[in-house]
Amino acid sequence: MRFPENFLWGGATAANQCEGAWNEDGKGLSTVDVIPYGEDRMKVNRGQMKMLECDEAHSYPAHKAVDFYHHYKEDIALMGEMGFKCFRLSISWTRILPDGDDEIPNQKGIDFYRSVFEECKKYGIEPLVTIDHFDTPIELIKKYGGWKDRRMIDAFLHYCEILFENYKDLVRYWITFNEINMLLHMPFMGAGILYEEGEDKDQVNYTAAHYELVASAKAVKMAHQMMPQAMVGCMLAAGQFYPYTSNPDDIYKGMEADKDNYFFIDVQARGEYPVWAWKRMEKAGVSIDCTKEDLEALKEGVVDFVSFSYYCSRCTSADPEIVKNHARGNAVFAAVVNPYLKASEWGWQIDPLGLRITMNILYDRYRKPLFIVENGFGAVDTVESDGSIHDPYRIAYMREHIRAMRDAVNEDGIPLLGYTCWGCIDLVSASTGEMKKRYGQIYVDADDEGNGTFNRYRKDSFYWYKKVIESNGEDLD
Ligand code: BGP
Repeated sequence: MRFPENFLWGGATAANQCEGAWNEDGKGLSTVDVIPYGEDRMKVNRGQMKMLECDEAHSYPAHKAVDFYHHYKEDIALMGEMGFKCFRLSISWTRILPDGDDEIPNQKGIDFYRSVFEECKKYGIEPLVTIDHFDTPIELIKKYGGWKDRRMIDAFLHYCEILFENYKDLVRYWITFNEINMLLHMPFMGAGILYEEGEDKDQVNYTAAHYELVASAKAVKMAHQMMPQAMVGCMLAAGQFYPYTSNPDDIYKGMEADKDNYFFIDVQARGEYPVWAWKRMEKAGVSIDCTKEDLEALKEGVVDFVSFSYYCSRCTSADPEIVKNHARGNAVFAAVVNPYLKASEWGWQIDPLGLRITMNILYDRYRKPLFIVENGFGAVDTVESDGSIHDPYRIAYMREHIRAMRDAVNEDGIPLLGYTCWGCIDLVSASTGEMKKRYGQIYVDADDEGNGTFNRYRKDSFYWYKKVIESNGEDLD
């Protein structure tokens, strides 16, 4: 009951949720820098409230985050101590290109990530780099309206070329877009989309999705040309939709809800739109700007692996009464509460077997190696007077999920490249902007208002996860 010898155990972060230093060393402004903390956050995330700069009335958690920018050596040393084989992080587009499409990159940004990757190598940690993790440059929104515009493809490829050129000797594993299906749920955070008065949302969303898919495919091809060893993946916010009952109407509803998400990965992993996708667009009265060259590009840019985040399964019903009375789920994915499952304080339902189910479905669907690049438990932690942090709830969550993934590997024969738990170091929550929703094995002393010493502490889960990695997943006690 072990994992393959070269299994990539580790943890995951995103630039905007951990780096801070939002305007230091030449960094430009990005979507995530202007998404505020508090009740307006979701309105901005969803593209319903326009915010293209910061104002006095709001606070912005990403500005300081957990200050990884100035602590990365200490943080990577702690990851090394846990025995990490892999560290997933994202590059901030505007740290490299402050306006998103500058001809010459910002040298300080280039140097920063080089130093981060070199630090990883010291501990034998393989970096896994997300090129775009909820991170559209504000200047490109002002210029093009974000991913609504085809010119974003070239801007993205220019950015990719700079990354590949500068880091090809240090980075082998890449992901093009984080949770690409998030575009439908949080369009501003996912793709820099703001809806204009009277604009058809479906038209905008599918158009932006198409441009991202073409950009992703072209980046995969470029990566393979520039770095023959490279492995490039797509990334899905996963979690199967269960039907609320065995009523075929519920089953059908669940299947359709899943398609919203598979829409993207079907293209990235198979190289073409499924027939139902064209029908869907037609039904929605949408016509996308898709050229013959785009279709070629999609074919030539099929990913090497399918990565995904998994926090919970989802549940849905065709009965409007059920939906009305039981809708809750997490803030991002509206879902019906599954009566068989418990939930975290944030309403994310805990379902380890759902991970095994999701892995089976994804592997059957794509026949590509999988990579679990996010999974974890957001909770409030308490620091004891001696500095210790007891987080048995997080250990229990991880233990059960790792067990389920071990079963999927050993009993179902699913090829899995690795597991990077989300927020191995505490960081700012993407959906709520809170610090108190913590995922880490490493605690950071910072609160929701950005106050604190920013000192790092080891939680109980730190020692537990270290043992798991040491035993290559055998010892989960
Ligand atoms: C995913 C994102 C991450 C991360 C995680 C946890 O959707 O890729 O950026 O934040 O979810 O979500 P949250 O931070 O909202 O708890």
